[in-house]
Amino acid sequence: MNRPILLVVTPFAADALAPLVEHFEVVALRALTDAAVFLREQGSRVVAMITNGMAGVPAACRDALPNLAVIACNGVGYDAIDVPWATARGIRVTNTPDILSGDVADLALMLALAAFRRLPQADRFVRDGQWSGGPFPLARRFWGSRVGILGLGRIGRLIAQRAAAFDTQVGYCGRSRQEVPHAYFDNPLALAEWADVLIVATPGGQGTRHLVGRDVLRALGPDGVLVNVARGSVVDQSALIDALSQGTLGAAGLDVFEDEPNVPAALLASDRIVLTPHIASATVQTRAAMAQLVAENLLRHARGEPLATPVN
Ligand code: 8YV
Repeated sequence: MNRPILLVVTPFAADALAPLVEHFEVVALRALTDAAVFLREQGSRVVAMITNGMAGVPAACRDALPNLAVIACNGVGYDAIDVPWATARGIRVTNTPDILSGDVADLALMLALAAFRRLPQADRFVRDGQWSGGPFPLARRFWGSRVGILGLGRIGRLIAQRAAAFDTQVGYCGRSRQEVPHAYFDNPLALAEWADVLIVATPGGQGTRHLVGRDVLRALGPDGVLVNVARGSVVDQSALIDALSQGTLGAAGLDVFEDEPNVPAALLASDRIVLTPHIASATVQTRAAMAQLVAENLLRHARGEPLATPVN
């Protein structure tokens, strides 16, 4: 008898798929020569899907997989997955919380430090042979600064720990006050008015879309720094471009963008930004742990066991 199909939508570690082969026939959506034909002819055999928080369930798949029962998101953020839609159809959704938080927090601090101390610019200065013409211009001090964390969830709390170790003052804004020794602000504008650097660590999706807009960027001020390791959608990217080009915001460190992998020319051209290509969780160890957790959830589902990290 044909095994049910596990449809793999986004790139996924082949070795983590090995234990799943006993239960599923694995089909990579990107490897299909004609996805429409596959969905028409084999769609009813698809019971499981691996995707991520940006790709979600591709539009062509939404009504083509009547027996889809589980969606395993290879990431903590699942903003592109329509969870109410899935729940209404009895489709379980899982994600990969916690195991990536340390890496994301590391990158947040790295971007903040790099933006304050102008690390990429200093690196280019040496490489381009400019040092012989005089010293690199002075940068701004990170330690002693006020670090505002937008979203004090699992990742935000680790960012707070790391920031405190750099002798900074930590403040945060979230849905509610928490039992933590940091200053609480009940809205992003108040946090930005207080902070020297605002680190965005909220979930993505409609609920946080453009939470960081013109007013928040203006409040950070000409020496202020914005760091985003969450989702590009949380920051109004055009407002950010304007703020950087007009000098009303000092600098930015960005790992995420509104339309990845497209980064607007105005951001590429700016000398005030440190850019990384959505790599916050991209270490060998963390990506292996994420892939294993995705596989574990799917195995548990196949065996009728409780899911390890359910979303719904
Ligand atoms: C990954 C992420 O880049 O966890 C998330 O929400 O955005 C990142 O860890 C992504 O999920 C890769 O699949």
